[in-house]
Amino acid sequence: MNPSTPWWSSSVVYQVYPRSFADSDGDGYGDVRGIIDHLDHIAGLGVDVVWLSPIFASPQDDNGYDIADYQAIDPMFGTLADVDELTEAVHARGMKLVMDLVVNHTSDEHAWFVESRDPASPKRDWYFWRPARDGFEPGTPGAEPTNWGSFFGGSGWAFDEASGEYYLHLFSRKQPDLNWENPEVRQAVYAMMRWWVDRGVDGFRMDVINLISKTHPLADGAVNPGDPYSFEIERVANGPRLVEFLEEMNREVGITEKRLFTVGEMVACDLEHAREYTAREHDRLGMVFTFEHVSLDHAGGKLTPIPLHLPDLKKNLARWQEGLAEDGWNSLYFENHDQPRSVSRFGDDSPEHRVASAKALATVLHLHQGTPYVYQGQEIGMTNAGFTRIDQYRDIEAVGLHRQALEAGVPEEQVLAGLGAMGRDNARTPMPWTPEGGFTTGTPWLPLNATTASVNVADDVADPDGVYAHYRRLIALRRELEVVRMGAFELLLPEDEKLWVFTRTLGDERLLVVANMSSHAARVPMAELPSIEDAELLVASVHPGTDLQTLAPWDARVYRLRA
Ligand code: TEU
Repeated sequence: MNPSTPWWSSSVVYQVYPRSFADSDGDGYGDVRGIIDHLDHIAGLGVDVVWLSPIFASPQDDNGYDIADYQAIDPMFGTLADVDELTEAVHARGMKLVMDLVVNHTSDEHAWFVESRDPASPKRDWYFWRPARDGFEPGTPGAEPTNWGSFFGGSGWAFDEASGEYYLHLFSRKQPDLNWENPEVRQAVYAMMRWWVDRGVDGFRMDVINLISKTHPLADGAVNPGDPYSFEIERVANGPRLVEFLEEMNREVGITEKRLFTVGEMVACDLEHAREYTAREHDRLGMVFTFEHVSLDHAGGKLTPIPLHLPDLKKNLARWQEGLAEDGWNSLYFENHDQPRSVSRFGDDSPEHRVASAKALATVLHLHQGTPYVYQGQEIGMTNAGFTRIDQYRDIEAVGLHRQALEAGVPEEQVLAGLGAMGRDNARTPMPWTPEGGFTTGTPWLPLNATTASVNVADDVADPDGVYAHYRRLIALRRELEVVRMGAFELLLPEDEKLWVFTRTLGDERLLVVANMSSHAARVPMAELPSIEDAELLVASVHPGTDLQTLAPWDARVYRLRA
């Protein structure tokens, strides 16, 4: 493993959620042709890596994160030829293409699982099949092999009448977990990955990859008061063979040797784990997605949001900055297809402050050290969907958690408020290309955001002071200035509840970032900041700016300090 900084340390990634990006054939679902038709929108931002959420053959139980054939494209998205054309078009624009690798589980319609349903099949051990709990009649309540819950609500085990046994599914019952203890499973996955690399793919975003090594034997876990099931994550995450599997995958697929881009999505991944998995002396992963910073505003689950305390967020990111400064590498994200829109969550999505808060959030995130991720729609400051009824939701997690909460006696009003703030469908409303919509000529699978007339690509991109232009500026700055890519990070005023202030230093190059992360003017304690005398103002989210003593709402600035 070469200790030098990896190529992606200067990269910016754009995530496409194909289902909601652009529909080229009027069926109401986005598709690969739609992505090809809008690649210049992505390239225009200055990003150099495009990550595609799954487009593979799938019954779409979890919007494609339930894959029935890893080497076939779901007809709703297009064909393999379309993907080859997309790959070429991405490379022709100097960008790289990263696919979503979903191998903790497959679809229950995948041939592997269909075969494994037969107890005599050599593929039985490709999944976790277990008999009913001792002393229980198979298929009866409580007979599940362990008391584990599914992330989507309900038990993590499904009873199979035909074989009289249960199979494990940490997500939906149509997403059975693969048994990575079986070397045949691992080799089949590596062969599939090599197949995509040979087709020109430049890397993988790995779905819940730290769940592939479970702690054996599979046994009951602790149950939190009020919870119907155990969610003792240590029993399924960061297991004893994870490092071995990551190194074997790296070797077998040639990830380091071919300089492939890799980021592992990891629930229950703390700084120590991240160091272990991304240390450059080892050939494991390039980066991880942690959930720590996106879990600070909800206690005990998504449906119970609590107000974000800005110092918590600032200090969490600062700890990861310092923690991975010497080794490993940070991923930087506020949004993806599982998180609500950051403007509504961490900013202010009112018409008065939406644009400035979107730009302020982008400024503070992109000036941290690490690889930033831009999720489709974030570059124009899209807001939450504003759904108020359960029938508006399409997400299996929303529907599952809603059912489980009502069964537990939680008032529906509270559940809907929680989903309204934290539900995943907030991130999945179709891209509003024009004030009229422009996503499809048909009926969109999910309604476009009610704000489309005022929040859309055409209007924002045309605005030199819009959110898109601001992202272009930040991404260009990362290209231009090594201090943005590699400068040491130092958080200032950590306890300030309105201001987010930090410096980046590389040699005698020093940047100061000062941002008012509130909808009210904020006084800046100048005496506690490095002097900005003769400093050069590189970026500002509010124009014209006031003097720095008092920052306007959501005014975020980057100064290059005089050496
Ligand atoms: O997400 C993993 C995951 O933990 C989230 O789904 C989680 O439940 C929560 O929504 C995040 O706060 C990955 C994919 O990103 C997600 O879309 C899939 O549903 C899931 O795995 C199963 O493949």
